[in-house]
Parts: sequence; C-alpha cells; structure tokens
Amino acid sequence: MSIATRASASLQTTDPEISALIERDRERHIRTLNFIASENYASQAVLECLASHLNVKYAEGYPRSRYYQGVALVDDIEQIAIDRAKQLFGAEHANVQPYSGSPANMAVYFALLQPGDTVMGMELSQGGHLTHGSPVSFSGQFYKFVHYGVDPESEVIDYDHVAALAGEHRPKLIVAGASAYSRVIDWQRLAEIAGSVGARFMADIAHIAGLIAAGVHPSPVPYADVVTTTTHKSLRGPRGALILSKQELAKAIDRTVFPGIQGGPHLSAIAAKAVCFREAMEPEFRAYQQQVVDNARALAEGLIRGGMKVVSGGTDNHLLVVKLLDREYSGKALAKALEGAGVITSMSTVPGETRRPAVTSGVRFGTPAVTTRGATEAQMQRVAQIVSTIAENPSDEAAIARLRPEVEAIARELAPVLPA
Ligand code: DSN
Repeated sequence: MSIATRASASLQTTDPEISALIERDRERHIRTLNFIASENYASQAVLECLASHLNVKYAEGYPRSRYYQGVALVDDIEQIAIDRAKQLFGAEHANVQPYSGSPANMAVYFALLQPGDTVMGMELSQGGHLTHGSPVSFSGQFYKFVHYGVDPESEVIDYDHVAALAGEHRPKLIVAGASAYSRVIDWQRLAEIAGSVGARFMADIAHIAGLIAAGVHPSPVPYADVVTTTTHKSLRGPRGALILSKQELAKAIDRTVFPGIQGGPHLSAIAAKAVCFREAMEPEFRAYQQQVVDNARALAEGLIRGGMKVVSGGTDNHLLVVKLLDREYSGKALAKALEGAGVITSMSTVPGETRRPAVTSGVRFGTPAVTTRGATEAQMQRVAQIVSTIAENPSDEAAIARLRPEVEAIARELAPVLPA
C-alpha cells in the first residue's frame, strides 16, 4: 500500500479493532436509554464538520489576526461562529475557541483574578462543578473559594445565605451555575448580590445553555459580566465551549484563551459550533427544549409516584436527582443496576450527603439525549415505573433481567439518530 493510499483507507481497514468497538458502542446507544444529563446526540451536520478536513488547520490567533497563512476561509468560519453565538445569546462578545468547559472557566479566572483571590461558587456536593472551587481542581487550589449551597428544607439555592456570605467574605467574583441543580437560577438576584459587594458575576450555563438559547430558562447574559458554557450538552453541538462577555472584558478574555492557556484553535469544532448555533435559532429547537423540560417533569412526577425522593421535590429544567439518603444502597449501586436494565445514568451527590463522592446517595437523570431521539412524556412514565421497580431492590438481578427487554422496547420506539 502506498503512503497516499494508506492515508485514505477507511477506519475499518486501518484499525478493525477500534472500528468494531465504535460500532458496538453505537449499538449500545440505540438499544439503551441515555439519561446522562450532560450528554446529547449532535446532528449529522455537526458531526460532518467534526470529521472534515478542517482538522488539518493551524490558525493561532483570531480572525484577521493570525500567525499562519492559508487562513482566509477558516477566518470566515470562525467569524460566522462568533457572530452567531452573539446573536443567539444576545451577547456583546464571544470567544468560540475554548476546547472544553474547564479551560473556558480557567480562562475567565485567569482573566479576572489573581492567585489567592476570594471567589464564591456553588458547593460541588449540592450541585456545583469541580471548576467552581473544588479542592481537587486547579480552581480550588489557585483561589480561595467560599461555597454557598441550597436551603436544607427546600433544597433550592439559599439566596439570603449567598448575600450573607458575600457580605462577610467580599469575593472578587461570584460564580453561578451547576451540574446537578434542577431549579431555575435567579441570575438577577445573584448579580445584585455581586454588585452589592463590588464583585464580578460569572454564570456557567454549561448544562442549561440549550434551554436558555430557546428561552425556556431565563438568560444570565443581561446580568453577568461573563457567561461560560460547553456546547455539547443541552445545546447539542460538538464537544467544546464558548465564552460570552461584556465588551469591556473582550480583550482580557481573548488574550487569556490564546495565547494564555491554549494553542491553535480546533477549527473543525469551531465550524461545528457555528452549525449548532444556527440549529439553535430554528423554531424546532425551541420545541425540542420545551419537550426536554416536559419530559424531565414527567419523569420526576413518575418517580415520585413510584415512591422515590427527588431533590427539591421536582424539576424546572432538563434534569433531576433522586435522593437515596434513607436507602441501604448507594447512588453508585442504583446506577449500576439501572445500567443492567439499559437505563444509563450517573451517580450524584445530594444535599446532606453522607456517602463518599465515589459512591454517593443520588442518581442524576437528564432528558436531552432521549428527547433528541423523540421521547415524550408517555415513555418517561414507563421509564419511571421501571426505575422505581429496580429501586425497590437493586440487587435483584432476575428483576433487572426481566425489565431489560421493556427498556429495549422503548429504545426501539425511538429514532436511532446516530449515523452508521
Ligand atoms: N461532567 C459534566 C457533567 O456530567 O455534568 C460536567 O462537566
């Protein structure tokens, strides 16, 4: 085989082992129900960008100001992505280069803070994110994070406590946003608290960006100095991230993303982001996001009817967390049992957590992926019954085996969506 022929050989020919594993994983998706709140099925158009020749290109810098030649067309692509991101979210400035959510958050911290500065963020065990000051993340190591959380009774963010902590600690930045919080976030209230102590306000909307773009969750853009998001969760684009900001922070953010912490932008991902922003402007996207929320509510109601406890008693968005503090088994045990039946979830800590983070007392369910496959409330009610039955005794392997065909039957009713 000549060098040129080898370069154009298919994956199946070049590496049958990886090819077969990818195909088996595709089948796994089709035969199961994906309730991982942070996963979604991007469109064929988005995937085509990711697999395109743009993977080749180096273009360090920004459109019309690069360190490489041959960039005129990728400049157009990145500029379209920037313009669409600004239009979609009503933002003054957009940086579409962050490789993923953690580097996006790092770029904002590096742009706005000095090491050792005080920052406030939501407690990880109550729904926050590692990059919001966990001691095992750079964020908790470089900065002095003070954490706020939820009211122990309502399990909704305790805004009075946020205000009291801000007054006491005078942070330079307040970070809002979460990975496992099912209620509407009051951005205006948090921005007012930040303003009252002279802090900047950052919203990390990674989980709910799609809902916000579609107008089914309020937007923080009018209130926040900076908004970060991944593009692959509810927004349904490629793996990657986006930073939106006020114009006055544009230079500082851009400089920090490149050359501050990243090298060459991933132009295949940037093209895919542009496509995803365009898709998110379509009326169908709004209908999709409304169905995501309706499905999450139907699932929560069904689980509660089935005897399960749901954090905060329900959901306003795309996810919910079941609470297992009073059960003898952990979140990890239930998530594994559910996987046995074909219901794919992730364990989650819960407010008042008593177990280790690697075991937990909760399971998080999200509806973006199954809704992309066309699921509706009736199917969510059937899933809720199956989950409630397994939760009665997650060690009952015979029951799990009996329920698996029921899950597979629901999965077969849905669109396969993944390209072969
Ligand atoms: N790991 C993601 C999630 O599952 O929520 C957050 O980055």
